[in-house]
Amino acid sequence: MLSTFLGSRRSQVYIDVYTRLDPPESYQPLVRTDPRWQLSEADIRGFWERGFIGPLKLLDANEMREISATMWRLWEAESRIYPPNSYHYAGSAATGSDATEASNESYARKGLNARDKHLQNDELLSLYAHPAIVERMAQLLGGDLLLWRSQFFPKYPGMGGTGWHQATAYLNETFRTATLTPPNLRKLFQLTAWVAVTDSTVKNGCLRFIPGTHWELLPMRVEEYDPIRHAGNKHDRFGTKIMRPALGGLEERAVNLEMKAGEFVIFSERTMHGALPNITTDDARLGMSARYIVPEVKIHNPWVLGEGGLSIAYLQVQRLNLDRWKIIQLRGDTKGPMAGRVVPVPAGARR
Ligand SMILES: O=C(O)CCC(=O)C(=O)O
Repeated sequence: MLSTFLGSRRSQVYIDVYTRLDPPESYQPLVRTDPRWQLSEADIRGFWERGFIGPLKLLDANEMREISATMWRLWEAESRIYPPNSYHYAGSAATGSDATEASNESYARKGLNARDKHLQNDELLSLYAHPAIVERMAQLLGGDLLLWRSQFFPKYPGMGGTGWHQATAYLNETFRTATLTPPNLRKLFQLTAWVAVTDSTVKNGCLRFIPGTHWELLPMRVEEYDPIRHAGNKHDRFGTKIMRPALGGLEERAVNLEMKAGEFVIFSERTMHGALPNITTDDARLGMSARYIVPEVKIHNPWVLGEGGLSIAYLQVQRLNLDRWKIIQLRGDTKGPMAGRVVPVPAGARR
């Protein structure tokens, strides 16, 4: 049962299910594939040592630049999967000095708007379903693969960084029960691909990783976000919370991962990761993530998928209706607990 957490050490808490990761039985790729996408044993060993692999190439920079305007528009467009009438915002309405773009309400609206747009746009889905990503994922996770979530991560000039964090089963989403229930938490069951729509640099907010931190989850210091007290801290905010992991000296090992438009990185969300602030005045960065999973994982529970809807604690969102949410079958077999929600990649989204 994954419903207990916040095993506290004074002010430090686990914001996700505490677990350690077992090393793999071998560093051989789990499937053989087209030579264009084939990883070597050394690549796979490197992934397991660091917790990420990349940058790898998805598209030529010019090809990505041609579709980047579509991606920016898609991020800004209202979600057809989670429109405003599909949930209840449970925070207080933003007023006075809080009635800004930084308000919790606007944060919640943008958070939902960033999610799962691959279910309303085939061009976006075709990037996530591209063999350059899927065939690499299959060698690390196995031949049967599902896509269950995606998210846009824009960083406009002047925006703060993304604070250091780790995840396993997304317990922090509801703060009650984990979103993901794998048969064995100690085995790798999910990976993320983060795709650079624009170049991402140390100036405009590239991703950062602390290599080798994927083996164990660290506790975090958690405080309620206060627009006055935390005005100077644009880094560590996750919705209504300010969260900082207990890093000790680990930050010294951090690496900045610059990427060209069209490149991507595959990483385990268990790896401590975040992003630098955008300190430019005119260079907006856009990244987008997709979460790939093995079909044995249960996602949500029947109450959440039915009348209960999804409550997202850190966004103060309640009863988000998931009727339009689908899981995309990218590779292999659909067998597994979520088979009823799984749909194939539509013809228009195949490359
Ligand atoms: O792009 C970012 O700023 C953060 C991305 C991230 O945390 C993720 O994809 O899990």
